[in-house]
Formats: sequence, structure tokens, C-alpha cells
Amino acid sequence: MYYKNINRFSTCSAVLVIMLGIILGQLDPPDWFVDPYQFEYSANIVALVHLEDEVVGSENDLMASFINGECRGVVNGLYFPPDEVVLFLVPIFSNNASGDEVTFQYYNAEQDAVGSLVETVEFVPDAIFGSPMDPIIVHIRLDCAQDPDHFNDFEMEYCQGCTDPSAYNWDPDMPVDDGSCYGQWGDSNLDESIDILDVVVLMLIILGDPVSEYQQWALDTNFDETLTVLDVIILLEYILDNN
Ligand SMILES: [Ca+2]
Ligand SMILES: [Ca+2]
Repeated sequence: MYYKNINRFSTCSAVLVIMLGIILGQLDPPDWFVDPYQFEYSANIVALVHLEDEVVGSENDLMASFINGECRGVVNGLYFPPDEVVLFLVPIFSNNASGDEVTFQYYNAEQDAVGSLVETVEFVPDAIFGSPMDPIIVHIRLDCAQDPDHFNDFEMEYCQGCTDPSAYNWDPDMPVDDGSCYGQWGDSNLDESIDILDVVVLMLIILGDPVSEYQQWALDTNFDETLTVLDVIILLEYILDNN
């Protein structure tokens, strides 16, 4: 009964957040809902949500439990003064006494973002996973290697970078381009043109001018990790062939 009361209160809170969001016209929270009276068994998890190594969560945020993709509990964050953190006391309802795998999702109201959580638990009636003093640490999934079609909102935000292999700041781990690519082979001064000016810069560097990390990358035309007259010849040939 204890859990059922928590859940009813939480459902009301969640509805309030949703209504407030609609009124403000800003938030689009998920419509997570469960009817506790449809279930025979209940359990509970006390969770602390992390995004990478950082604790996240506010009292406007939601965390929900799922079994087979169906919402089985939803709750708002609850500020826990002793540790100055926001905990999620998420109910889990089930009609199976054992064998159900429980997954979790988290909604961040400020970012209006939903993310799946990495950790799962196996349902046990009356279990309490974690406690306020020792909560279960759960992590928002940030798997940039998977198909971007299956990204959660946090991955959409996090898994972005330069996706152009020919750019200086190419990040092979980031599947979604954020427009940050810069630099190209031969362009020593970042003016997006490869011309005689770049040859002059290269010659001055060979004669002793200071060289930046970027210039070392852009002007090493034969990829032998040194800047020599060979690079000048290759760059000149390229300019002559392309003009
Ligand atoms: Ca240039
Ligand atoms: Ca070279």
C-alpha cells in the first residue's frame, strides 16, 4: 500500500508538470502513466541519476520504470537534503512474481529531454533496490556507436562533432555532424583556399618560422611527419593542377 500511495502522488505530480509545460508551451514531457491497481506485486528503487560522472536531476524531472516496454511506475525527483541531491523513488508494479526485467527512463524537464538508463533490475515483489542513504547509481545511456535512428535525446545532443574525415577536427566517434569541422589539407592559414600563400607559409616554416599544431597537420602533404621541401613540391603541384 505504501508504494501505491507514493505512485498515486507521483502520478499527480507528473500530470501537474505536464499541464504546466503545456500552459507555458515549452515542455513536451512523456506521457508515462501506470494504474497500480492493475497489478498484484510492487517493488521500489531509490535511484541517483548520472550523466557521465555528473549527478543530474531536479524535482521537475521524472523517472519511470518499464517492463516489456510498458510503464510500470513514474515519479518526480525528490530533493534529499542530507546529500543535497535529487533522488528518484520509483515504484515498479508487476503481476509476475519473478523473471521480469525492469528498465528505466529519465526525463529532464529543463532540457526537455528523455533518455534511457543503462542499468536494469530483475523484479522481486516487495524489493527495495537501494536506499536514500545508499541509492542505486543509474546512468543515462550515451552510446554514440549505435544507429543514430535509435538515439535518445541526450545522445542526439552529446554524440555530435565533426564527421568529415578530411577535416582537422574529425572525430570518428561522433556520428552526427554539428557543423564544427574546420581545416583542410594544404590550407595553412584557414582561408578555405589552397594557393600560393600557403606555399609561402610552408617555406617560411621550413626556414625557421614557428609552426602551429594545425599547420604541422595541414602542410605535411606526404604524411611523413616532417615539413620539408618535398611538401613544398607536392603543394605546388596540387595548386598548378587545380587552377
Ligand atoms: Ca589557404
Ligand atoms: Ca612531409
